[in-house]
Amino acid sequence: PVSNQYENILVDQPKPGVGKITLNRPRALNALSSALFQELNDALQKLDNDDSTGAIVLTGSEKAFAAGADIKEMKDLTFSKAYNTNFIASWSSTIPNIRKPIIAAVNGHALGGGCELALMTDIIYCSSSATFGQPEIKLGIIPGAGGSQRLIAAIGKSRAMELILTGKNFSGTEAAQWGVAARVFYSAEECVQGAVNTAEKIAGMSKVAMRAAKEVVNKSQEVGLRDGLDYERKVFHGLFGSKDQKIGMSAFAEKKKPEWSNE
Ligand code: CO8
Repeated sequence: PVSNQYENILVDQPKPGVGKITLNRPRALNALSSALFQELNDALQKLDNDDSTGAIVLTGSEKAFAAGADIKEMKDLTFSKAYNTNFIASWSSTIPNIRKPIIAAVNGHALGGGCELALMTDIIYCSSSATFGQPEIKLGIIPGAGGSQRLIAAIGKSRAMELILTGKNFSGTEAAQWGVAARVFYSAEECVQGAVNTAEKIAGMSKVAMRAAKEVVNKSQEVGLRDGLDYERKVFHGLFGSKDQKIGMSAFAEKKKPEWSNE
């Protein structure tokens, strides 16, 4: 397990196989600062490399998942500084390379970069009172970490265009209806618990099959259908070279619970 050595996040293991990261900057509603993102990316990479972790839950507080990038940190940023330092590129390049599933449990505000952070994860759970949105236009900017790309894939162009051009929020209930969130819960506590339970279930699968499943699903977001189907079939064929395919299918035939080798 990963130790808790951070100032802006908390890391714990609520159940065997489940790594949980809680964004913890309560005074700024978990606004995403450079320091917070460095810690988040470091913890994610450590959990990704930790053999005792099978899946990761990412959450915030009941009040805020994250109220966006830190506006006070960005206020005086200039174009040349943003361009020369490739501002936020390093924030958003780590998560897509994490190979273990990440489930976001979203309660409270998930605005701007907070909404984009949730969209970078693999599965979103939320409470009905969560507020999602891309309010950047109200600050004179636009979404900068996938809000104009990943949100379209989730809810379609017309709805996304309306949200991005007006900056209006959408609720957790709407997020579930529109397919942004996989499940909606009544309370924040149930939402986090639901995410932990799903992470525990995923952590009980073969890690080889789990990694392959995440990889092929994500490929579908990047390539056309024909290439995606070819890729899926190649990875599917490859799994017949794994020990866990033999273990899983023999266990089924013998009516036993599989004991995965993760090989
Ligand atoms: N940045 C910095 N501080 C913030 C932020 C933020 N995004 N959001 C809230 N805070 C601070 C407030 O300034 C306040 O601090 P203080 O007590 O020192 O005044 C404290 O948190 C509490 O906030 P409020 O008093 O405003 O709380 P309310 O409950 O009244 O309102 C809201 C909550 C509606 C969430 C409100 O705080 C708000 O509108 N926040 C800003 C939301 C926003 O515009 N977010 C988008 C930011 S731009 C962005 O994210 C660009 C994306 C870049 C990519 C990121 C990579 C993943």
